[in-house]
Amino acid sequence: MGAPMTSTEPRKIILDCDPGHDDAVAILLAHGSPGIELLAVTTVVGNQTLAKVTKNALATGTIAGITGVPFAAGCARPLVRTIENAPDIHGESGMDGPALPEPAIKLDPRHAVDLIIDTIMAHEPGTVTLVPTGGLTNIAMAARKEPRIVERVKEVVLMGGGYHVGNWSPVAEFNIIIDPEAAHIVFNEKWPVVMVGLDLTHQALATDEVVARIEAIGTGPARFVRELMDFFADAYRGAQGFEFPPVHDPCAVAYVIDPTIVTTRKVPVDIELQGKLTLGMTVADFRAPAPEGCNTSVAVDLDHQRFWDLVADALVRIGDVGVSRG
Ligand code: PIR
Ligand code: CA
Repeated sequence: MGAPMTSTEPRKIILDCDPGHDDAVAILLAHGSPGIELLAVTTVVGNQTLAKVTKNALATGTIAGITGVPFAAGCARPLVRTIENAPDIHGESGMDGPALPEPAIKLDPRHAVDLIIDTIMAHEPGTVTLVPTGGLTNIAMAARKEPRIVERVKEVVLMGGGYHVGNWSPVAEFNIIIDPEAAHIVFNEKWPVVMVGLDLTHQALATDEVVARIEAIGTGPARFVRELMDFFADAYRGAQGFEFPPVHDPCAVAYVIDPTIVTTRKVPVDIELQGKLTLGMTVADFRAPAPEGCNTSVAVDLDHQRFWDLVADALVRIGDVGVSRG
């Protein structure tokens, strides 16, 4: 007999993102965590144009020292609507603040939608988790192009939405409202969906204490995160009146690493596509026990300490990659 199993298998994920300051932290957390096996990084238009967020993803992967993981670019516009980017929060580059290195990673020639499908179909059913941290265009397209992925995926753990709060309108969150039709597809397919929304991510504040702790790690990637947080903090103070910035996207990765860090509730959620004031709202029904077959749950409470422990631990493990950022 072999050695007894002391830890569970790492969870296989595809990270579909639009870096984005907090998307970059999500990439670092996924790469540096022993609980995660990063199968692919895919990009989608959102915080900035597809070209910009893809460049940012490759630069972040380079800073993190990621090798052997395919990176692919996906959809350059939403399914139905014209894109609205978020330069007020993320700047003209989509990731303003830190200097970025020349990418050492070459973009995979496949379209992200095909890479997502290929990756899911190449693995055992029930083993791949999708972690979207941008608009849901690529994920919706993949579900339509290859419907068999829906029952093969273990779950979709997405950053987006909010049951009590919006950030792009009074009731809608950015990742959902930029492509509400795509969100509608994703929430209404039969796969399990965990909505890590603003209710949860507004608890993931990068306080002075958190930033000092990251700074003290003293490595290149940790300095990169510190610089990202500095820009993000200023943007959030100005545009949204926050004392400290909420670091949304790594919360979805943290849930996959250790679901006990995030309390969830199983409730039906649907996406508003008609409302004049409520377009893109994630309407969650908290009234009764969830009906049989309910596939959606929402994140409610974050263990702030253990969340930032995971991020710090990932940065310590990544260590000093020694990439020069000029
Ligand atoms: C953050 C984002 C967009 C707009 C604002 N105001 C703040 C991005 C983040 O990358 C995150 O994925 C999500 N969209 C939060 O709404
Ligand atoms: Ca994002």
